Amino acid sequence: KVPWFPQQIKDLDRCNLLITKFDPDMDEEHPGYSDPEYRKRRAFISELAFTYKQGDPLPTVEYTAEEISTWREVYRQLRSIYPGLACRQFLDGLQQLEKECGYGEDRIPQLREVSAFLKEKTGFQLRPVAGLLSARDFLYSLAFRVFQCTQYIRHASAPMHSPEPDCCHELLGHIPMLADKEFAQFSQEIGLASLGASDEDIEKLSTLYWFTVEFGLCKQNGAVKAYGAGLLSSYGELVYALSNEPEYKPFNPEETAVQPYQDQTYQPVYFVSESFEDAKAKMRRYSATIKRPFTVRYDPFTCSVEVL
Ligand code: H2B
Ligand code: FE
Repeated sequence: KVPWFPQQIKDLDRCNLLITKFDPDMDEEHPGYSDPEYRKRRAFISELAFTYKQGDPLPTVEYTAEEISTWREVYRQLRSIYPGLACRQFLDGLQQLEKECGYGEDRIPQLREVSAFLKEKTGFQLRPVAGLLSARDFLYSLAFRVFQCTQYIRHASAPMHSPEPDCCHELLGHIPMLADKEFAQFSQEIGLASLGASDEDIEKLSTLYWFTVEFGLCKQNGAVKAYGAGLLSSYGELVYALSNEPEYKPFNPEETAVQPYQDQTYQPVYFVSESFEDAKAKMRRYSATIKRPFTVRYDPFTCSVEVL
């Protein structure tokens, strides 16, 4: 039996299954676990995402001075090391965001302005989400060029690390890459491959997503650079990934899809692509091997999926 999947963009209102293992109400290790103020703030921001319906204007959050100061610290540290370590597409995207979208260390960009920016660059749009989403629902959204985006920020006591995605991870790690046409298409294709896929195939696609979109490296002008958002939003892991400590393997979907990974600390192994073109071509070949009793085609005019 084929699992349910969205066929129209408004069906994404049903793609909202949260994984609570890292959230500050559930995880005793979370730096905000014993901070009632932080948890209250999180509950308030979560509510904005819970009540959001596709097509609503994106909610605005008035960030506090403490939140902005956390952002500033993260931004400053990461910004200083990007030029030598991030891939060209990321640096281009970030520069445009700084010029056209108010990115900088003094304020946390609003989802509404970032979504409008992306829509013009690659057709991607944002939707607010209250935390870590199930892999299936997260990947389903990508099929429609919708990126589910958290709006809260990590706890002030741990600016350099967050166990769960937060706005630093999304706005600094993911958004600059999603402003690149080639990368946007790569992301949507993973999403389209996930529609109606079996649990085993979702697990594989999610592992592929992990080692590319989150922790991917690629070659550029003979050097290895980072394009994964998990790296580009973590000072420590970005430096580590591009040192000579971790193991590198060439990106190869069949092998990458079954590589065990862990979400507690740095990755022991990273996969290196020759280029985005190459990663996309390989990914496409891999997706064609996923067995589904139908094919899907995205219609950009109606933002819907045709099932053939
Ligand atoms: N949820 C949210 N909110 N942000 C992510 O970056 C994310 C997610 N990544 N759920 C997904 C899971 C990814 O790790 C893969 C698809 O499992
Ligand atoms: Fe992410």
